[in-house]
Amino acid sequence: METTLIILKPDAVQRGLMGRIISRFEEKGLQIVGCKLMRISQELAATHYEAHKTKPFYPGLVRFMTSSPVLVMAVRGIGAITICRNMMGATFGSKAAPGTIRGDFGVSNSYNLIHGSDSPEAAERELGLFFRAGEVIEIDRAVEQWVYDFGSGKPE
Ligand code: IDP
Ligand code: MG
Repeated sequence: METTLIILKPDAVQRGLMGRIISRFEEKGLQIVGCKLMRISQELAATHYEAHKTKPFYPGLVRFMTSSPVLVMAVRGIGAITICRNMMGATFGSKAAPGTIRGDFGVSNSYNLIHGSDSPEAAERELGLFFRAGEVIEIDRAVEQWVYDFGSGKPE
């Protein structure tokens, strides 16, 4: 099982799209195992996006991410990191394919609704930035046997 960090960015919260985006992850069969509404501080935005520090869009990105509350989620499932990235779509709303979150709900390149960790290393680091111990939990799902095929003994 993998757990990834998803952030519904300020535009998603302001536009009232939280429920519809969360529904996509739930309908896919992924589990929401951590969730909170918060305002990202300057320091947290800078740490989270430190890989982009030298990029021309960095100041605007930090301004955007700290401008209004976000919803942060820990999302779990087998291959959750790649599944979520595929569900999000390409970075720019103008280019993202229909059927993806960015492709269906937005047209902007910078206001692109959602962040998702892009690797296991990034997921571990980012979950640690946004959630304290105990805030990401185990949820024993009654429907687990129908979400995954346990025929071989392990979920597939
Ligand atoms: P990702 O969110 O798809 O992983 P990254 O390249 O990691 O994309 O960029 C982080 C965020 O920075 C993007 O989600 C977007 O909000 C913003 N961003 C990236 N490239 C540009 C750009 O060329 N112009 C404006 N904003 C950008
Ligand atoms: Mg990225």
